[in-house]
Amino acid sequence: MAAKKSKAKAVTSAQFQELIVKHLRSTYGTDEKKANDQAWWKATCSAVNEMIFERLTETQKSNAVNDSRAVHYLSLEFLMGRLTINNLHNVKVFDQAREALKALGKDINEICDEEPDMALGNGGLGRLAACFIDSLATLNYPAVGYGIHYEHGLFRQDIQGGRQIERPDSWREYGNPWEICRPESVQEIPLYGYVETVFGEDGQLRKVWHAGRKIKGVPWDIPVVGYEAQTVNVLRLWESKAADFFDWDVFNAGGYIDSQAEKSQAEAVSKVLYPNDETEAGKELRLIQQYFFCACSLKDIIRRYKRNHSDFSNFSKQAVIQLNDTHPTVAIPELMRILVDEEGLNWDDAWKVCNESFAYTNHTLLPEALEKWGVHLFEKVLPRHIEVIYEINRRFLEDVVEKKWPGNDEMKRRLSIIEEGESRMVRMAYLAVVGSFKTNGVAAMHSELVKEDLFPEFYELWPERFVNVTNGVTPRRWLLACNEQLAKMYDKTVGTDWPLHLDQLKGAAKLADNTKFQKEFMAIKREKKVELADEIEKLCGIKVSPDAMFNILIKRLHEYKRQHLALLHILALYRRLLENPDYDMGPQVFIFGSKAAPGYKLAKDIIYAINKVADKVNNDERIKGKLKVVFMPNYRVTLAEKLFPAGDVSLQISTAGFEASGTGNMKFALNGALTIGTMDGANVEIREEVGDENIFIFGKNCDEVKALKAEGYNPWDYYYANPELKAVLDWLDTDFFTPGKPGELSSIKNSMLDGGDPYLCLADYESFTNQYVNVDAAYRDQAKWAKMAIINSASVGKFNSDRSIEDYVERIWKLEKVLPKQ
Ligand code: HBZ
Repeated sequence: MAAKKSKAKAVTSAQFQELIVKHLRSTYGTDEKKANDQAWWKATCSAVNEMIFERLTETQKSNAVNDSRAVHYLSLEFLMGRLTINNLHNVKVFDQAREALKALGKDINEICDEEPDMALGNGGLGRLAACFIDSLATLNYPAVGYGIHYEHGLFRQDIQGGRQIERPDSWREYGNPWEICRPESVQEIPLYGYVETVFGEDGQLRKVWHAGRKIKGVPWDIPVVGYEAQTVNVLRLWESKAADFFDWDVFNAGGYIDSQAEKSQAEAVSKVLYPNDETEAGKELRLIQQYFFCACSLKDIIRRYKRNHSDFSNFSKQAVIQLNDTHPTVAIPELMRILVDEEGLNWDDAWKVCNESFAYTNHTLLPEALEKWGVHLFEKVLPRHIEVIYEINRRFLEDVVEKKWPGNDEMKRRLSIIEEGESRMVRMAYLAVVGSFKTNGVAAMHSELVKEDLFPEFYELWPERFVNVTNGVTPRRWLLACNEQLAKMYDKTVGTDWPLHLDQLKGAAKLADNTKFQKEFMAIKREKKVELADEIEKLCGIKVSPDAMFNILIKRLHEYKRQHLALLHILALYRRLLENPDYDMGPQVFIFGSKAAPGYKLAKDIIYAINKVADKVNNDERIKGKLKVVFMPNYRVTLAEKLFPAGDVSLQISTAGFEASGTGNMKFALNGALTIGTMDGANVEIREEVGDENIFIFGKNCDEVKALKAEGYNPWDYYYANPELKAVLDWLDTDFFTPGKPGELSSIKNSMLDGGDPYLCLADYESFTNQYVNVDAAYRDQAKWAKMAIINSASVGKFNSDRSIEDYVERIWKLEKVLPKQ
């Protein structure tokens, strides 16, 4: 099947070999004898780029000729990971490349290991953006991803003495073969300064923003290769630079130092990705990052629109702009400013254009994650935008809220985009809802909570604006590329079209009872576990048996995700084994991978606790290796690609009502892991797909969580009611895990007792640990387990990001497919 369907020119492995050698010599100035692995990797990329760039040009030509409507996906984060293997698969030359390299005496995996991760995101939100642009290209939809070309992506995590240490990530240090600089599309972005009111030529009052500073936005394009390479779209990332004129004036006046300071300030804007997920720091630089990339992207969109249009009456027919969370919401007042101040539209016409162009995706219900910016900060950095926001708010309160709830000042206070108080704040989520024609949540349950709990009054005003689009993941990266063995087995079982039609895996569910199929399926799982066990030994020096049950919890560290609940369960198992060496349980390994936001003290303490518990458990001969605990450092996309295929049990244990969707849950199920999870986010829909008998649900559901909180939750009740729970919590106060240093793990216990246990770990503990007994029993019946694992893998076709994109197209974007010329 390999090269047959690709729309890139089919090549043989001999031809691919020639291309690699050509690029080694003429692009990288070396040869087969001298080249190091870096050069081999880059030459391989350049070889496949010959095919990719041709398709990129064809795609752009077709879109220009057709003047196609396109989606513009604005996201502060794109967590791309590595691109080489994925691109080789999508162009359908992976096998040729492997053979070519082999013939040249090189191993493709070793060569591709040279590629640094493009870690321009924190977690789920950024990875979702990466899956979505993959699906958009695969489905031949005109789309551009817009983001920031960070010099440093998410920090590298080292573990020293059990603690997280952050180190800078320098993904471009030695150049990046995928990106193309486009100096012809540089933009200039104003900041700071003041607003002047002047009379225009027509006698009308006009606003003029006199910027205090200007910076330059330099676009870097990364090709986004659709599966089978028909369409190659672009991810356009903006790098900040000092605007040229500034430097030279100061420089010529002898101000070399000043000009250098100016330069570093400008370059600081795209220097580093903020490492916080789910909390907002409210920092000036962060607001500037948001404005910088929105302003560059809008200028780019408008420039392209103006090639074929002389006024803005068709703008919203041509362009839809998706806001990935509230981070790009400043694009709304920016477009208003451009239309009113620069293009001379009246407010009502401009507002119509805006309102019909923007749509907003919400990813969180956590109050601390809802962005608010101080009015003072806005006044300083974006003085014209705060005026525009006031005007949007005034009209919204007077025309919409007053009409619906006449004379109700309390309602106006509640819905105002400006939060009154000691320091006045701009509520970005309200601005996003008011300025968009659709607002969506990311899983069925989350979208209900968005309507009921987050924006109930807005939902009353505009029920038709609220929709759901359940998340999905790309099966190309998360099955085809990361689990070649399982992919090949599915090729044999259901045919080779499943990467485009993941529902077709359903055909394999029929074989879930077939012993031969079960054996083959479990043999692949074991192979992936052996590979992971090797990696664990290499990275952590811990030996784990591939015959043990692999329980994996990988995601950002947050109290609501409850890594510490898993830790309580591990402590309980350890204690049971110590009390009774014959305690009936199969061998188990608990594997964690997680980064904590650098300023999130308790999250870092939890990482430390996992490592300290691991030290003790892994070296305690009394428990005879029945329990192992592993914390894998520097969790990132590339490590995830090794972890998802090797999981037996996927832990999705957030407090119900807090995880908007989750996407790791989908990747695990697709690769044949069984979920132990709460009724939260997309777990609810995964359960619907795989059936209640093939998933392990525990804990309080969302309504029960709310009820318990409402009646006054007291974690101490659970502490005193369950002796095992009390014992493991008290254990954390001793120096058992931190010899000579009692109290080092106490913050975790305190958070769950004195701290009020905001995420109900203690309330869910018993249900969790009891359900785990069932998981263990099920695993020990390997035939039963194999059947359940197969059903999981074969039943999650829904959670394919192609389906998510088709939902966005149908419910929000209304795009047409454009097939570029062959
Ligand atoms: O978005 C996640 C949700 O927690 C998860 O449930 C969902 O599946 C996923 C995709 O929809 N949210 C994030 O990953 N959020 C962030 O990474 C984030 C980053 C910067 C912020 C706030 C949140 O300032």
